[in-house]
Amino acid sequence: ETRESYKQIGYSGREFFQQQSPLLGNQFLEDSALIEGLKRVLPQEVYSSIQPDLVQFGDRVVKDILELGRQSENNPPKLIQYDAWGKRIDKLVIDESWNTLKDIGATEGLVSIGYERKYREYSRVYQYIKIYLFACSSAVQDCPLSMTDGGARLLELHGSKELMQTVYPHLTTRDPKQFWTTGQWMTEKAGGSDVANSETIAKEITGGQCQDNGAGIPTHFVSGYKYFTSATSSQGAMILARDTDAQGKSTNGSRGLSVFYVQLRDKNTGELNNIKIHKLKNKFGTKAVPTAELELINTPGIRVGSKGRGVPVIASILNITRIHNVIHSVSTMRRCVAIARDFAHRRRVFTSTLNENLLYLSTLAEMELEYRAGLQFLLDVSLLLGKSECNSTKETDSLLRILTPLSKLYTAKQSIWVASEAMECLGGTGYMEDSDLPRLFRDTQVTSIWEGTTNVLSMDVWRSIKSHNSLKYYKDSITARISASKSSSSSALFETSIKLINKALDLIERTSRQVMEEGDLQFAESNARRFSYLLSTTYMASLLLEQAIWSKKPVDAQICERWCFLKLQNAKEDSQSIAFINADEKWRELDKVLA
Ligand code: UCC
Ligand code: FAD
Repeated sequence: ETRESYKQIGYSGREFFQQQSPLLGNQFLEDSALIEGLKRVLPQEVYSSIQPDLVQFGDRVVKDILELGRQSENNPPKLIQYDAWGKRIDKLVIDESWNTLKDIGATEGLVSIGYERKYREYSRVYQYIKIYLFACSSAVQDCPLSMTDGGARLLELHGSKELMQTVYPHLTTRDPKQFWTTGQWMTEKAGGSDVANSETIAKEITGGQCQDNGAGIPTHFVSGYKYFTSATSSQGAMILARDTDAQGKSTNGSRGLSVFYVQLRDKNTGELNNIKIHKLKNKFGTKAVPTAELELINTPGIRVGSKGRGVPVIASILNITRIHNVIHSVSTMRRCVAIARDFAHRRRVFTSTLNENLLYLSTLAEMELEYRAGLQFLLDVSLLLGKSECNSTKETDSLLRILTPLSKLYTAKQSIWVASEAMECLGGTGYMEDSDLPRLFRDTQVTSIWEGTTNVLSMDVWRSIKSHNSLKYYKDSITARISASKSSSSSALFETSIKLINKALDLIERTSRQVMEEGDLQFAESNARRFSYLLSTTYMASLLLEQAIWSKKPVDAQICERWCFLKLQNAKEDSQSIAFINADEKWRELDKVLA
């Protein structure tokens, strides 16, 4: 009938234009920068051994895992606080897809690979690249997995023999029926960055008041209000609380805090162990992750690590979860670029498809550049973590100490920019919920807030320089890469990059001297963020240089040079690096390669 009426007015509905949607292929096989990067950092036998698993997983993350992730997003957690009879029950209703994603996390070894250590110091690279493939399809299931990874590391470093027997095996198993996740509860209303304000208290248990609750005999009753608790569906949590003596006295500040392991639910009834979930947070993103405000009321806990050493003990989680933050940020950049690049081949504007348009290609190339530099940072930090765990030296530990906050703070900001640009790359459709771009954007926006904000981490960089002399190792590693480039057969290709890296190193030297030798703390604080950006971009330049030396491909040398132009050319005390790139022929060729 409609057709008939169309005919009468001489119009055929069949001529409507249908835009092809962008498609995602195997997320490992399509990622040439990743494959090349892995080949550089891994011994050949390790790469060959893990490659088939990465190929199968790269396929899964755009099939069943992506579907499960979408289902979780569309069915966010709910909290039922009271039953029909007015009894407080605080029941979390979690979609089955979210639990299935957790099971997949176990069977795919997303935590266990790091602890089986089958590939020794290279195990972390393998584990983290699997999570990198998983992150953007998983409805941020990588959040509870990251805290579980951190929890396992904390137990390895500080856990009692008993906790190593009761809890650790659950965190590091591949058996989904045995697998537990753990949260990390630090933030209170009075302080997230500054945990010294924590009001949660811990009272020692005396005289056998408490039974073994599955993790061992509790040592303390913990009471307080935690303002942000992600992954409230987890089995356990590592909590910061203030020790009190029999008279209720405690030590102020962060030196009065200790870490306690808490089992959330009763092992027999499944009911919460003296915990009230007051509300689920109404969040901008990470919608599938149950993040709550909750209250502990004499909740049985077990102290982990020494009394009053809560911050350094829980830092062993932070230093893992911050790297997971890098994974999520880099994964977001890669996924956004993959979608935008595929779309470029399918969308016509004016006279050509977008992949033939120089301006579009240039936009895409700069996004790709951010991604590639971020990827190198991720590979480097993962490898260093593995080395530090398997064969700790002053050099690896100090370098890792400074690179962890640097890589977290910088890649978080990069990913927010890339996700925003990717939305624009898809035009109006990119702004639509079902294009996936808004979800990717929202989920990555939090990466610069949780696990330490950009400012707080910038101050942590100064802390690491002071406590670990980490700037020395930072500079040594960059100068080693510069030396290697000089003996490379294609050294001429790196001249401009090296000039710019050396200029940046000069500025880093002058800035640190003003702080460390002249004690200018005001200067340190007000410039902390700029200084951290400069340290990050300079380090990433040296990693791109290393990749280019290894690959011997002129295009990799150009990528490095373009990064240096963009990020280091204007390195001076009073401004951020805003470089104007002359879009000459060289860059145009590079645009095409990168896009
Ligand atoms: O946000 C959270 C979870 C989100 C969900 C999971 C996301 C997963 C990632 C993404 C995957 C999708 S959990 C909450 C996160 N909260 C934070 O990150 C807190 C941010 N604030 C800070 O980092 C502050 O700098 C504090 C809390 C560390 C400052 O504490 P203090 O006590 O005031 O600092 P001090 O006095 O400088 O440090 C106390 C001790 C020192 O050691 P000692 O006593 O031996 O001199 C420090 O060297 O702690 C040591 N320390 C560290 N050690 C401090 N930070 C570190 C560190 N990062 N590593 C090693
Ligand atoms: P504040 O510390 O009050 O910071 C406010 C502002 O002040 C920020 O811009 C900050 O950069 C700035 N600032 C603070 N200190 C300094 C300084 N010294 N110099 C310069 N600027 C400074 N926490 C948990 O413990 N467990 C969780 O599971 C958890 N999950 C979360 C999930 C989500 C989705 C979100 C958004 C947060 C979660 N958090 C969790 C809390 C998170 O870690 C904190 O929000 C974060 O650490 C910042 O703390 P705050 O909110 O108290 O902000």
